[in-house]
Amino acid sequence: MSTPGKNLSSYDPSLIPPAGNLKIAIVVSEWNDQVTGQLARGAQETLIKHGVNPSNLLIMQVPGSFELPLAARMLIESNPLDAVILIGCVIRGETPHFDFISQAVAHGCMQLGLDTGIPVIFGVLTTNNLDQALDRAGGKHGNKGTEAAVTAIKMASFNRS
Ligand code: DLZ
Repeated sequence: MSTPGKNLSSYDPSLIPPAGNLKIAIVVSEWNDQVTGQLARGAQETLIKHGVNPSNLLIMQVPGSFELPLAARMLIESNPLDAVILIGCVIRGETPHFDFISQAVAHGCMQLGLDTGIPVIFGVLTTNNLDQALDRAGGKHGNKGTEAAVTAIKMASFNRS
């Protein structure tokens, strides 16, 4: 459930730990790329704003949100990462695909974090229509990519401590 009035780009910068030495991957779904491009940009800008070195950022694309958890697992297994951010946008259509994809990626994201001990952050919008998605990809409700980046820094720092 979304929180009424909550802006996804709002956070208290004084609560963000130093991020200078973190290595973070962002995996971006190509489906609904006008939305996921904005989410990825929000995440990338926020990480760099808080000190993540651009050379320590790994940005990869996958065909759709369903592929995000497996791609993240491949990256974790082949790179020393502090966190992985999954970026996707699943929009409800006429068939039940929305429920299958949303549940699969949410479950895969959580399970991968539990299995590997590496924070895997759910930067996936699940909306009823494109307007709701755009509102949360740099529109009137902020940018979920920013929220995901802040969560990645906090969880990576938690893991290192
Ligand atoms: C097939 C599909 C559909 C119908 N809708 C979306 C969507 O709204 N968002 C998204 O990220 N991906 C969608 N996909 C693609 C699936 O995630 C996946 O890439 C394909 O089913 C192939 O496994």
